[in-house]
Amino acid sequence: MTTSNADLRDWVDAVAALTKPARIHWCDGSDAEYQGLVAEMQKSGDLIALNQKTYPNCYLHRSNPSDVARVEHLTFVCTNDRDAAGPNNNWMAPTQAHQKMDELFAGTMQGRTLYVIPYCMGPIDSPYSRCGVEITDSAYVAANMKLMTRMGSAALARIEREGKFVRGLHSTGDLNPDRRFIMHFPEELLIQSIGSGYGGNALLGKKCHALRIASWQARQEGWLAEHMLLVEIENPAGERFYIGAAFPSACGKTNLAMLIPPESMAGWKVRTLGDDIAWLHLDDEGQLRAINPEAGYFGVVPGTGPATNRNAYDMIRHDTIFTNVALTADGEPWWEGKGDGQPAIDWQGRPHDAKNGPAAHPNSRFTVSARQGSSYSPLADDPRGVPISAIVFGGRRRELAPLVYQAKSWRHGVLMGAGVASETTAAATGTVGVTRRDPMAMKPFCGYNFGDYWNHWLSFEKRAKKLPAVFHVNWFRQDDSGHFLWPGFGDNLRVIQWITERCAAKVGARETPIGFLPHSTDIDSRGVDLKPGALDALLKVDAGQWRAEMASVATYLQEFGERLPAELLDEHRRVVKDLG
Ligand code: OXD
Ligand code: MN
Repeated sequence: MTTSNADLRDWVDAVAALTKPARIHWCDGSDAEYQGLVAEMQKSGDLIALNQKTYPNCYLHRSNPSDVARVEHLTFVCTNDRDAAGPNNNWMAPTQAHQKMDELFAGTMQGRTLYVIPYCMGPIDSPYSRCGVEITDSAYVAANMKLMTRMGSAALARIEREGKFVRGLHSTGDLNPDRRFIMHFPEELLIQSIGSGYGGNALLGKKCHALRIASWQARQEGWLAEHMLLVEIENPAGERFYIGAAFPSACGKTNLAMLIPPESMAGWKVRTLGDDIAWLHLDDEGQLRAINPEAGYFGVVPGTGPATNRNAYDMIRHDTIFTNVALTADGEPWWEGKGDGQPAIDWQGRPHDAKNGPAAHPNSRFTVSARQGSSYSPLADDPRGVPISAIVFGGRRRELAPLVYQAKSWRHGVLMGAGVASETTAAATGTVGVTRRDPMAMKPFCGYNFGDYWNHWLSFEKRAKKLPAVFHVNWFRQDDSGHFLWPGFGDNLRVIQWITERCAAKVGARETPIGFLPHSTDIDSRGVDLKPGALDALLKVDAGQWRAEMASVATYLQEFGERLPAELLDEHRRVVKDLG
């Protein structure tokens, strides 16, 4: 196979000349091709077949123990002007980065297969979708891209029609962290990644394309590429709401996207459109519409159990690639929070010994086609996307942030998003549990200066006819003895219910300096196991703590200097003044 697109042909030739693969394989995206990749990886030991009776077509991949998460300190945005990347990114001059990467890529595919993977982020026939081509020497990446994106012949046909595509070059290299780099050249619509086989660093359609490069493209073209789940909520009256929610990595986006209503909320329905990324465009009527550019999930496995996320638990019973989970004695995958079975072999292939830490890596993952989920919404394939009613920000905050509050305006919502902070998790290399600012949950993913990004968000106020209401939630608030105040999971629908009622102007609210909060009687907590006074504690706004928070937000925003939009500062001043 080859292509009529000369740019693509020339690029593949140039990469092959540099990296010297033994053979080239153009992916067509067929099921037969996927089975071939799986068979090849079983032979090479890159995949281990799991118990095929209880987990049909499921496989385990063990990554190198030094290569288990995104590496933010090795991720760069290489723009000609350093300020374009901003203090929120690591920057390297494009000429220097190209030189470094050319040296690293030289001869790196010797003896290996070079896979050419054409893919489309979003429904093939949507005007909101964008295409890319990933070149990789990893069969694991090719198989994962088949599950995660619309990959193969149909994507190539669109590329041949349109001409434009994002180029992504990846090689696992020698997996030495000293020779590991994830480089983005937004001005060239180019990604280069070497030295890691881990999903977020290697499946270039996901974080690298659909967030870092797409956010840059989106600013130029007038749309938004966001780290958001996308979910449809239907109330008992049959009214439907579409919500985009941005939470930092491993804060429960997959769980919320696949939520199962509690028994006491008969008639409510939740359908999943996406669990990680949303692209938001204004349509001809000035309404914000969203698509999920992905077609599969790369979800965190630990904690996925029948009580926490039954949908995901059932979804990953077949046709799933597991990465870095443990094994039971009879070859089933095992992870902390699974709820049954016992680990025999840990994620590194050693006999399990609790002294070595968790049996499954805390950032172990499942890769699965989204269509396999029982809550899958067919609207995920609708080229028009869905009209967004609400945008929800959230973070993992032990204290301070109430269970839910609503921004007073779009501008206030942008400030709310800019101030998102969360305790770090295992999704990225580094210390876990430290609170850091993660604006719009995009700190690791915005491909340009946050100052310009907030300006771009603010610009929607003038361009849109009707903007979604903006909210902030915090499922993770704790009491003084460190116990979670809110049960979370399915019960989060009670908070979502309030959000939908606010969107439909059906319920009032308590106005505070930080936004509108529910009266505690407006959250339906019948049948919820809450300690006495918990709801009041969850909805408390402590003015002293908030004054300190706003001071810390100001210090953070000042890092962006002249690029910080004046409207954001004005809004900040307003909140501070109201706090007294
Ligand atoms: C992810 C992440 O893998 O955000 O989705 O780290
Ligand atoms: Mn994510």
